[in-house]
Amino acid sequence: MNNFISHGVSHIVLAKSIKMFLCRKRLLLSGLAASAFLAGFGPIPCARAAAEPESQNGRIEGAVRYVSDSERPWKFSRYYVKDSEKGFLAEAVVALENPGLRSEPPDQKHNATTIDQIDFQFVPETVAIQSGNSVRFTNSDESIHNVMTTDGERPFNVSMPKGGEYVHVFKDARGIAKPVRLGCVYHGGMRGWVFVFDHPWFRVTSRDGQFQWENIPPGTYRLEMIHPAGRLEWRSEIEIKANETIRLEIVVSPDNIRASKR
Ligand SMILES: [Cu+2]
Repeated sequence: MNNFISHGVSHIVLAKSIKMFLCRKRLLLSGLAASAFLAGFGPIPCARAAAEPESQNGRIEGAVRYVSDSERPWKFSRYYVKDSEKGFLAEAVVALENPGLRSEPPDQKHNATTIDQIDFQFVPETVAIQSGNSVRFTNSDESIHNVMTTDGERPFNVSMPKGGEYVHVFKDARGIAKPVRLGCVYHGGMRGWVFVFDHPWFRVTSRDGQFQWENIPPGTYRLEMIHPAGRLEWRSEIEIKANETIRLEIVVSPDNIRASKR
């Protein structure tokens, strides 16, 4: 697989000095009884920062791009690459993998993922959640649908009449390598994927191909990208250092197309 990564383009030390400047400004202003002025800026946690050690974690600002090759056309390009010049790739799943990331409790704030059935498609086709969280399936079509999977220890097969709803809790974290594949028994062309992680370091790119993570513990990780609908795969090692931002582009091409289905 021909992978190339442009991380290391810029490592940015977080602007501690700006934070310190804001703290000093706040102290000065409160001395002038001007705290009401600062209210509009939101909280600046100076006192807490002084009492607790600052976070030593890093961040990633990333993008996924597809570089086309006219000799080897990728038939899914028109669905997932909105701007062919820039090539930003939508609906790509990116995730960090490292044994130290496991056993994070599910984030209940993000427990509101819905997959609708519209025009004989799952919308969105690809979602990613933390284990223990649920997906709400709905049907906005006039036609009857179904939502089923044979994957994993908890397969399901549910009829979805017009206006129907089914909520399923995904308990088994299978990571980026083994998404739960969805289908509809009535319409063989309908397909979808639910990626289930036991940590919060995953994203599905939107149409601009961008993703980012904050607060990543320093360490060496495997960074993986999978585009299940388009059968693209990419992986690399990445090192996260304290207080640094890594900006990277994951660049894929027809070399990254996987021969078999996910
Ligand atoms: Cu259907």
